[in-house]
Amino acid sequence: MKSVKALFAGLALAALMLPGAAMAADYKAEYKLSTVLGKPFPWGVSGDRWAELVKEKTNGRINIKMYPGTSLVNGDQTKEFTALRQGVIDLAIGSTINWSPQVKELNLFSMPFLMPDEKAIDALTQGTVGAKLFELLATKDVVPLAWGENGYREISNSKRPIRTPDDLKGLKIRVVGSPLFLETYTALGANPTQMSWADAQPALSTGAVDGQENPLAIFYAAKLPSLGQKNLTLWGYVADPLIFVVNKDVWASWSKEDQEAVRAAAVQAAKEEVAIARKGITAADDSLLKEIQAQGVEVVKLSDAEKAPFKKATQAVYDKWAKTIGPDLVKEAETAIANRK
Ligand code: X2X
Repeated sequence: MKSVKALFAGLALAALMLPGAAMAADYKAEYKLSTVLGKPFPWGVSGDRWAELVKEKTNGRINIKMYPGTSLVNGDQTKEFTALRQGVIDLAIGSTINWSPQVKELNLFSMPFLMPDEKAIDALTQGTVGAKLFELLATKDVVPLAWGENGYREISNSKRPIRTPDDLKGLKIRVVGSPLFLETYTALGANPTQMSWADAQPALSTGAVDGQENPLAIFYAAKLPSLGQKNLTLWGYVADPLIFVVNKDVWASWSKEDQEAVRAAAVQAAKEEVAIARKGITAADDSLLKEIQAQGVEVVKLSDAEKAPFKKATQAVYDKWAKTIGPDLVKEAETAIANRK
């Protein structure tokens, strides 16, 4: 009996001395993942998926819990990046828009009419521009792992169909993020007001604001037509990628093997997320658009010729922000888009 006890004690001691086991002892019981949206939004689906894949790939050593509604920063999504740097948040899947107040280069994706189609988004995120932005983020206390996508931000409002910049005149439009959005909408003659997503929904339902811009998956899942948003214009002016990141100290606390597991899980979850975010809004598959129309929404799709006056009206904002973001980076992005396959 005594010898069996001694044997177990010896085994326990040996286990403690294994490098993997010693590290696991430092792991937190729960890692906090921040997102703006939970399920059923593609964004939230990908958060759960990342957590699930990490659990699987690390044999349960890393346990991630998603906190949607940017609840770790009381819903103030433009503070998410700062909280991530400070370690209040361990991991995040964040929109470039929400982090652009702290990382000015991320405003690149919010430059009006820079990315004409999904291939243009891919040319940036999957090319040298994306790699440079990841290098930059890596200098800001986070480890960037993968690019996901929120999507093209189409404009809706409760007042009238938008076909020309004139139709935007005087409309109160909710925006989020950096001053770039305020300047874009001001240039278009609208009356932009900045607020979080949490505040946007009551503001839309009471009519405190007339309109908003968001990807169709959000427009649909957040039931914006039931909040009076019956006019929707597909103008493809801006699309925001999502970035999967881990706080750098948290990352450093994990074994090499677990770091690679978290990275592989992020890459896979992000890839699946982009596919979900792009579903149902193309010519080949317009099922989501059909469902939106079935809710009594009048959908206007602008041709390239119809987009031209919007582009012209916002050109000065584009040029000004190119300087702020960095002329070289913007040039590189424009070239990558011109050469997209
Ligand atoms: O607040 C928004 O509009 C949203 C949900 O799309 C972002 O977080 C950028």
